[in-house]
Amino acid sequence: MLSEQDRMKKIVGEEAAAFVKDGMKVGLGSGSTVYWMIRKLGELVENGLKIEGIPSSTQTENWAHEFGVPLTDFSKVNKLDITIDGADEVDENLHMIKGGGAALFREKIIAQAAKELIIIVDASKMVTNLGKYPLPVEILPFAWERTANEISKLGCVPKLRKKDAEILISDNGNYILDCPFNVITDPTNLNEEIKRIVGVVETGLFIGMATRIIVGDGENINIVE
Ligand code: ABF
Repeated sequence: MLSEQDRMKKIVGEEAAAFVKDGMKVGLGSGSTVYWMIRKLGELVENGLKIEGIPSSTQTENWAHEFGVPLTDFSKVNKLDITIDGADEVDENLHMIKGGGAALFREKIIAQAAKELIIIVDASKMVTNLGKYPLPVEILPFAWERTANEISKLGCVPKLRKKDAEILISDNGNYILDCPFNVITDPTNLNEEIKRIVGVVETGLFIGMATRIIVGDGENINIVE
């Protein structure tokens, strides 16, 4: 039995799969909403849909194998037709915080490579201002304490992400800092300031990248463009 939130994730995930057409190269995001989208794509592939995906995490790669979604990589493909991914927060300008699942770096690559970026969320992720969700920032392990200290000067106390009491290592061999800014009034500027710090690999701020948000809200699905 799915919780109400999981039911919404399933509905928007499956809805997004309908945007994937024959012959498309598809960026496959990460997270529990994307799980439902990949499952649905697996069904469509079984019924004859011809696509190839590029996964944004090892978890997603495993799901693609499990559900029979063919994969490719950037040695064979330069541009993606569509990327479908989740998010942690989406504001009214469609700027986003992503990276709760630690896959933000590869997610940003497949987002930038795509002609269209569809984001699938339940209504609880839609916000007026970004920042309540601590901003994930991927950083190099070398000198991570210094990098964290530099980020703290921008107005937060970064926390090194751990998993089972061990430092979490991203798919790229890096660390993740969770940065609670509380309210981010100028996400574009904050993104630039964080990226200027040597040691930062990528931020979880996705500015002006989303083209369409599919929002599950109770019985309704809203599409924000
Ligand atoms: C990814 O999945 C992330 O960038 C984000 O952290 C997360 C959203 O997760 P979920 O769909 O599980 O709520 O796309």
